[in-house]
Amino acid sequence: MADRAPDPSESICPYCGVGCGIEYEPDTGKATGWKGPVNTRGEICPKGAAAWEIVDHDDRLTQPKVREDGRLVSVSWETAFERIESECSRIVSEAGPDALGFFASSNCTNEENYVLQKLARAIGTNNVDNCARLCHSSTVAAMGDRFGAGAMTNTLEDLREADVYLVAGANPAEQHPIVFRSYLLPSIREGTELIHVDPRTTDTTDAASHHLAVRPGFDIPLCNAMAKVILEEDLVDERFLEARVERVRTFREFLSSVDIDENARLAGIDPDELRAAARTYGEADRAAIFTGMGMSQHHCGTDNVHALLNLALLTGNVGKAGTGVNPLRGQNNVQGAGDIGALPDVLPGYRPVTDADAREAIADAWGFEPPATPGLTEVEMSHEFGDSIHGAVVFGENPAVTEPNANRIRDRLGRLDCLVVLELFHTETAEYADVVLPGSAWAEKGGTVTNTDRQVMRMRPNAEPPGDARRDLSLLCELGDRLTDERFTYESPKAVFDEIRTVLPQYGGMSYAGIGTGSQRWPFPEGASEGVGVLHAEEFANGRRTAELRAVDHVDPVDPASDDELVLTTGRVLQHFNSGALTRRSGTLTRMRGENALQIHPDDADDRGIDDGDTVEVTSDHGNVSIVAEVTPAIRRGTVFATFHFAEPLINRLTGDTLDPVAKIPEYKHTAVRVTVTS
Ligand SMILES: Nc1nc2c(c(=O)[nH]1)N[C@H]1C(S)=C(S)[C@@H](COP(=O)(O)OP(=O)(O)OC[C@H]3O[C@@H](n4cnc5c(=O)[nH]c(N)nc54)[C@H](O)[C@@H]3O)O[C@H]1N2
Ligand SMILES: Nc1nc2c(c(=O)[nH]1)N[C@H]1C(S)=C(S)[C@@H](COP(=O)(O)OP(=O)(O)OC[C@H]3O[C@@H](n4cnc5c(=O)[nH]c(N)nc54)[C@H](O)[C@@H]3O)O[C@H]1N2
Ligand code: SF4
Ligand SMILES: [Mo]
Repeated sequence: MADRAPDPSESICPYCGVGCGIEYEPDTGKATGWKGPVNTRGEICPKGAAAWEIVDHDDRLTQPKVREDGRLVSVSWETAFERIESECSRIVSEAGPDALGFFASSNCTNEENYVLQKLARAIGTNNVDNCARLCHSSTVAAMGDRFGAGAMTNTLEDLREADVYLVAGANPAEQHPIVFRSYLLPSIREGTELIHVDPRTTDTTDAASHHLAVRPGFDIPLCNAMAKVILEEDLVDERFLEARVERVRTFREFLSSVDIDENARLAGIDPDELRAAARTYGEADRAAIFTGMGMSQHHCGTDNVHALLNLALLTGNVGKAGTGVNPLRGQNNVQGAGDIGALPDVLPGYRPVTDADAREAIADAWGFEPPATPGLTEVEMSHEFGDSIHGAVVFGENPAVTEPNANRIRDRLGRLDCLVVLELFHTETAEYADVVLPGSAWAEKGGTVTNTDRQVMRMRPNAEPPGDARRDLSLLCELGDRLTDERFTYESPKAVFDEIRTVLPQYGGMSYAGIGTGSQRWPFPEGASEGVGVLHAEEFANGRRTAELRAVDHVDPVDPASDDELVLTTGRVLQHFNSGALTRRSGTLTRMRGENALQIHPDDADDRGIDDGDTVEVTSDHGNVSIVAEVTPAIRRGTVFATFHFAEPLINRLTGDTLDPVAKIPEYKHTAVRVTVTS
């Protein structure tokens, strides 16, 4: 892209972590793709092509609102800010700064999130998190622990070189469409084999040569059995083990107790199919793992990823092109929201808040020291609403739809003394707000976002926010100025980025000019000429030459299904995005069959007298919903699937409170339910 003249309207898609270049054309009101660093031919998916609709939508919030006598009424900015100031200062003086909680936004820029986490810490709390907690916190925990960095080990570009893709618990054909179509599929057409581990047959499975339709929650026995096949059939990379891996003997001992047939049975897979897939992965010269929510969103999410990491280490598939372990990140800036420190336990650059040197270093830049006690994670904060947390600021998230056990979450949202919501639309969460601040959509803001393969790219405004709505960054800076003793007077997003560079060593060598209409990839320390593509090549990101193999035991689901119950797992479809706040309002995204239905296997449907199109009642220990049944062999027997994109039926009324003990990620992928026909 270096030879292109910078064009001020080039921005980045507001949806997924692929980070395609799109631009808004005010004259026509449409959005088109430009030749971005990822979508190098300007190609975009249906959501990107429909992203213009949210910019000039009739439902956009155009005025600040505050709650008076139970109703939200439009007010001036001054009145809205005064309400926030008086409520927050009352809460802090009565109950201390930890009585406030801040939800950052992985749909928003690095600069905006940086300001939000800094203002929380200036008030004196580390209660700040973003919804990376709900996607890949378990992956980040496992990979951070073993490899020293939680991000994609490789780049989309070099992953074209793989001979085998092992895609576990992800559906890139629908969730990362341009990665799938422009990177994976062309390689697959040229002979790269795809192993797909997913209880459902999806568009991704259509390109696979092996499909392991695992029982939800049983990926650990599957991975352990694959590891055993690799060992038994001499497919381990002895030279790599010798040079780069520790605890090899202990791991071999652990595998000696693994029974391949027994594990395959537990995972619900034919042992021969499992063996064949393990061979394909193990024999490849270069094999790359992609992982997603099917692995990460479990009570054992961190262990699931540990079990995957073992496969990569055993076969020497780390530190070179076309290999590695690659978590496909969620929103357009979920990677960056973590990098810049919108997390309760770490400061910008993943330095622990408990590390006195890290606090001191950042105090030099900030002029104040952040608190030393880790804050609460997102769901932990929600569970404290009305108890230890009295006030919350929710920036660009819709937890009333997306957090698990929605009945409990909604009850908790209602118990806050003061809920401030920064939004584009009047969402289900805004229903509970005491103050609603109208912010800016993607085409109305400047700043940077960091995509799934660590590329930092620039967004540029090409429209003004509607009515009295304001740019998110200016809004957050004013909040900082009003709620703290610090100064949040930044002239522009660039001024914030220049500060980020000084406190975040991974971004130290970057600049707005250097990024231009291309990208810069972290790690890019100050003084370097460019960022690093393939991580862990000579040493791991933690500076160590070696990583360890780790024995991982299967743990049964916390909520096992009894004989008359089924296991509900949840996820996504191509045309909708997360809580649906944006995509449900689209007039151009075509409705898909099954987008708002319960997938159920024909045999399970038969047992219950359910026909395709019937309305069924789904009940868990936490709640119940009515939903239309889609009878299909695309889902394995004993399992049902629904998306969580709709407020009606609200699928998260069914999911429960269990969190992974390490990463605190919710169990979204395994809930025991009863399904009965109602019509
Ligand atoms: N179209 C679209 N794209 C999106 C999003 C969206 O909402 N819509 N959201 C973005 C975000 S925030 C994220 S985090 C990513 C998520 O992207 P993905 O990780 O692809 O998302 P999911 O559909 O939640 O889950 C992936 C697959 O896991 C499978 N699965 C369920 N349970 C299990 C299990 O126990 N084991 C295994 N191995 N697989 C299982 C499901 O059947 C599903 O096909 O997508 C991003 N991109
Ligand atoms: N059952 C089940 N539940 C799940 C999951 C699952 O797989 N199954 N997945 C989980 C995952 S991985 C995730 S990431 C979460 C997602 O959960 P959320 O982040 O709550 O979902 P979104 O719909 O992305 O919410 C983004 C909100 O920000 C607003 N917004 C968008 N852009 C901007 C902007 O530029 N400025 C401002 N001010 N606001 C903006 C939108 O209007 C929208 O309301 O859902 C989680 N919930
Ligand atoms: S693949 Fe993702 S980033 Fe690209 S256009 Fe589609 S939703 Fe946007
Ligand atoms: Mo996500």
